[in-house]
Amino acid sequence: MGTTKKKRELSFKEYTEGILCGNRSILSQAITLVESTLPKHSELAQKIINHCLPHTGKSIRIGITGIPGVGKSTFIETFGLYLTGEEKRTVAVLAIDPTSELSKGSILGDKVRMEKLSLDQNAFIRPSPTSGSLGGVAQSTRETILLCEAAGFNTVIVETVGVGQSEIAVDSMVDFFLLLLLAGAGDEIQGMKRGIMEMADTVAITKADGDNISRAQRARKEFENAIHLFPHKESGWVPEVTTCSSLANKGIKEIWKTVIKHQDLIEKSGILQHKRQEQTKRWMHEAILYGLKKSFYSNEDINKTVLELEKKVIEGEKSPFTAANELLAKYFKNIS
Ligand SMILES: Nc1nc2c(ncn2[C@@H]2O[C@H](COP(=O)(O)OP(=O)(O)OP(=O)(O)O)[C@@H](O)[C@H]2O)c(=O)[nH]1
Ligand SMILES: [Mg+2]
Repeated sequence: MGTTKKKRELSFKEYTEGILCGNRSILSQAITLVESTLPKHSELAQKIINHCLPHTGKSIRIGITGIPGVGKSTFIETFGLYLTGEEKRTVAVLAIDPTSELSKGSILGDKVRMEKLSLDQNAFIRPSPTSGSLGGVAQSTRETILLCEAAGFNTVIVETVGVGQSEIAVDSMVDFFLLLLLAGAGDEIQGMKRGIMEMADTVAITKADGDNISRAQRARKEFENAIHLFPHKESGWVPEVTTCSSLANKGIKEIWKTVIKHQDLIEKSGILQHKRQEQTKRWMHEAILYGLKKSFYSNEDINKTVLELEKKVIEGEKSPFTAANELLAKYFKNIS
């Protein structure tokens, strides 16, 4: 980072023109701006996004999740190459990985596994920002989706590790949610996955190749039975359960066909439009909460008092609610 030549700062016009004509280097720089925490950058980023807004919303947005090692990166490589190849689509791959500071950004950090896709002229791979809270990372990913759409990508894939809250964040920004599962993963994991399974529009059992084929097929039947017990989706869509192998390139095309079938259904019924409107509203409210939180915790005076009150709360001198109310009162007084 620090060793590379510092890039000249671009103007608003250079950014917007660059993005709208699909210049990837400028798109990359704009995303960096979106991810920046400097107020100067955020301000320019917002101006750029607003300018791009009329050119957004035309892609199919797909979320992909699954536990570490399930094969997300390998799947995206094969799926992405199929899309840019046979389907003649353009694909942007983004990631939400709020833990990346700890995991050293395993998610999409390993471009090795997407070696071919990362060289593909019709694909654009953007790793997750290397640090930040889920709220911050989710917000910048949403904005990045918009920029990629404005740059002409008609398929956006958002990847996340299925271990926490980030799947919910991804679900709130995509049209179609794909859950990757391993055959034979323990009950514990499956239990934990229940919430995620309810969000899934398709569940794919990965690595269905070699010795694993029959196990994968058995798992498919089990999940198929399980998924029918879940509440029905508003669209009437019944989640599909399938098997695939990214290494043997099996079941990949079928998953794309399912995505298209689902998109058709929700587009024609008006659900897609409604879903996106709801998502946009939610983004606004989340941005408000995020902004408030950031403002609160970056207030120096509050920070000092937080430490004092934390102690009192721990020692049982004050109830957590009283302490919280005192802090809020102080905060609102400070900013008024
Ligand atoms: N046999 C087989 N192995 C696969 C397949 N897809 C992925 N793998 C292997 O599974 C391992 C994990 O694959 P990744 O694609 O890195 O998994 P991931 O979900 O991205 O993992 P994280 O980034 O750590 O969350 C690698 O060794 C892959 O080669 C497949 O279709 N068949
Ligand atoms: Mg990976």
